[in-house]
Formats: sequence, C-alpha cells, structure tokens
Amino acid sequence: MSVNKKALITGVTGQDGSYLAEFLLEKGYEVHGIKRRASLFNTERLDHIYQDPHEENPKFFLHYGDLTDSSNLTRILKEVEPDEVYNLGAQSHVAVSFDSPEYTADVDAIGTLRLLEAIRFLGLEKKTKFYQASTSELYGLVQEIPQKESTPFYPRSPYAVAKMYAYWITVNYRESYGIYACNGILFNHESPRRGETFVTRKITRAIANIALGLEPCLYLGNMDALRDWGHAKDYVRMQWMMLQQDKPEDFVIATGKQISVREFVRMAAIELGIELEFQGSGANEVGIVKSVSGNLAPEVSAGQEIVKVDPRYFRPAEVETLLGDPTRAKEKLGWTPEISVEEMCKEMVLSDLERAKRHALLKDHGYDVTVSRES
Ligand code: NDP
Ligand code: GDR
Repeated sequence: MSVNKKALITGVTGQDGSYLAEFLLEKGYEVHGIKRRASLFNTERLDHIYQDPHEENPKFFLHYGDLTDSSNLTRILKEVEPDEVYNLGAQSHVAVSFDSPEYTADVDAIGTLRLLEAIRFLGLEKKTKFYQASTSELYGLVQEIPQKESTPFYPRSPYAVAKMYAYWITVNYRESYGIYACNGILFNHESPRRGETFVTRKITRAIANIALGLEPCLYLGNMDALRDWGHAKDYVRMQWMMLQQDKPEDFVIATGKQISVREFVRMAAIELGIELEFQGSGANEVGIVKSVSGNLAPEVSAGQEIVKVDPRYFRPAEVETLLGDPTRAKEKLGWTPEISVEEMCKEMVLSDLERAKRHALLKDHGYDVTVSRES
C-alpha cells in the first residue's frame, strides 16, 4: 500500500519512535528518522526494519542529527519536505533531568522551537503537520483527578518544565502561523522496548534476572507512586490519528486506570510464579518471597528478600499520582487502548525472561556475563 506521504520522526531510535516507524511503514509512508551519533550502535530497536540504502526503492531513511542543532534540523527538513513531523526526541528521563536540567531544557524545550521555526523559515507552514510528544508530567502536582485537557499544569521537574515550554510553543505556532500543530498529552506507556531505567522495565528485567540467579535484589525508590500505564503500541497509533483530523487539537491519551509501583512489582513477580509480601514502610520497606510455584524461577525460594528501597532513587520533587481521562480521544477519534496493563506486564516479563535465559546459558558454558544494573 502506498499513501505517497513522507514522515519525519525525531527520537526514532527510542521506544515510541521505533513503534511509530513500523506503523507508518506498514501504512505505506516513506519514513525518515533522525538519529544521534553515538560511540556504539544505537539502532537496536530499528534493526528489524532497517533498509539498506542500496536496495531498490527504500522507504526508510536515517539521518544523523540532534535537536540542539538548528542548521542540521533545517537542512533535513529542507531535504525531506515531510508531510508530517513527529517530535518524539527528548532527554526523557525525569530523574536525570534533575542532574542535567540545562541540557534537558535545550533539547526538550528549545529543540521543539527549533523544529517549528525551521518549518516556518522554510515556508512549510501549510504543508507540514507537527506532532509534539507532550506528557502527563505537565500535571505534576495534580490539581484535579482524573486529569483531562483542561486540567491546569503544575510541573514538578526540569523535564516537565521544559515540556511545558514545548507544549505552549506548539500551541503558539498553531495560533500565530496557522501550522497544523498539536500536542498529545500522553500518560506513561511501556513495552518490551522500554528503556531499562524506567521503572516498569527496571522491574521486569530485574525480576527475570533474579528468577534465574543473575541478580540478587531489585532496588527501587518511591513504591507508592501511582501511574496510569498503557502500551506504547496503542499510543503511537493515536499519535498518527491526531494528525489525520481536519483541525489540529490537543488530546489526553491514557487508559483511565492507575496502579502503584508496588502493585506493578507484585504483578511482574507473579508472572514467574513468585508471590511477594511487602513489609515495613518508607526507606525500610522490603519485598519478601512468600511462595514460589511453577518452574520459571528456579533460583528463588520462600523467605528471600528480593525487593528493597534505596533512597538514592527518591526524586527531589515527586509526582505522586497520575490518572488520565481519555474521553475526548474516545469520543472525537474513536480511540481506545487495546492492551491492558496486565497483558503488557506479562509481555515485558516474558521478553526479559528470554533475555535472561540467554545470559544464563552463556554463564553456564563458562562465559563471563556481566548483567548491567546501572539505573
Ligand atoms: P525514549 O527515551 O525511549 O526515546 C527518546 C528518543 O529521543 C531517543 O531516540 C533518543 O536518542 C532521542 N534523543 C535524545 N536526545 C536527543 C537529542 N539531543 N537530539 C535528538 N534526539 C534525541 O523515549 P520514549 O520513546 O519513551 O518517548 C518518546 C517521547 O514521548 C519523548 O519526547 C518523551 O519525553 C515523550 N513521552 C513519553 C512517555 C512515555 O511514557 N514513554 C509519556 C509521555 C511523553 P538515543 O536513542 O540516541 O538516546
Ligand atoms: P516517569 O517514569 O517519571 O513517570 O516518566 P519512571 O518509570 O521513571 O517513574 C515512574 C514512577 O516510579 C517511581 N520509581 C522509580 N522510577 C525509576 N525510574 N527508577 C526507580 O528505581 C524507581 N522507583 C520508584 C518514580 O519515582 C516515579 O514516580 C515517564 C517518562 O517516560 C517521561 O518521559 C514521560 O513524560 C512520563 O513517563 C509520562
């Protein structure tokens, strides 16, 4: 199928970028992605859709670039003249934004401005539609439960403050220059491709490693935090739908259900037959194995402490609770999430178990396997 459309994705090497590239290629788009230069290969999430530029009629192209580099962004936009730009690139880790606030602002806030300004400078206002990856972190210290499009923002991190600038500059370029530009205010979404240092993936990866004796214990920060977790595949479909309307509009994308970090740990462990009991509170809370059933966790036994709190992972300012109201997306776009948090958690645990099995196999054959646990 060919729709004769071109899309440009920033952040194509990330979780959402890889699913969106796949989705658009299936729809027949010519897809261009911006990747950063790195000292190691950074296209692991894209390798299965990579097309050699020497092939006949390639539909997928990667360009070196960076959201901190205006001339580079302008040149790529000029070369590609995309029908749709999806700005997914960001320093996307909330905790890291407290360590690198200035860089986060440069990429997440000014990077968005750079792209919009390049569209204007090149006279692409009437051709190029623009999607901005906005976030539930904008609600931060929540002013209303559940959060919808009209809920006031109260950002609680350098990341969220930078994303708030990006949100408003997107609205401003829509109102000032008539660009079809819109914000998807997406609540947390995960998958087996989620970065290893976000909490869901950190949990599924550690539980799988612990089950096979590759790692002794999972250390977490605030386990009381409540999140509205969906699946990235459902959410990238919505990103595309937002650019297919007659008029640009901003939408909240969420499932409308929330659970705590602790509940997610419990859910992940149960997938491998490990029943957990939590004892203590705050920095002294521990997760102890109550029972083990089945044969997926051969290295775990009752009484073992496999979850502990490490205050190092507490944030200077925390977002305690997020719960989205996706009514507008449901009513206006007919969007509903198809994958539940339980199904997603299972998919992530099983995928990480496969990875852990490969490591365990290498270890059993005498190879020195170090499981990276930096998070
Ligand atoms: P990831 O962290 O997985 O991906 C981020 C992408 O941005 C990567 O491709 C990364 O490249 C790229 N990037 C980072 N810095 C720069 C830079 N200076 N210039 C160009 N590209 C850069 O994030 P997700 O896929 O999870 O999220 C996609 C977007 O959606 C982000 O903007 C995020 O803030 C936002 N968001 C995410 C939510 C979620 O729950 N996943 C919810 C709401 C919003 P590299 O691979 O080289 O690091
Ligand atoms: P978040 O996601 O900050 O919501 O941002 P993350 O998974 O990092 O944290 C969720 C909650 O879990 C708590 N937590 C921990 N978090 C991490 N990373 N590591 C831990 O060890 C840990 N222990 C407890 C956190 O304090 C937090 O409350 C994500 C990113 O994808 C953003 O880019 C996006 O905008 C938002 O989701 C919506």
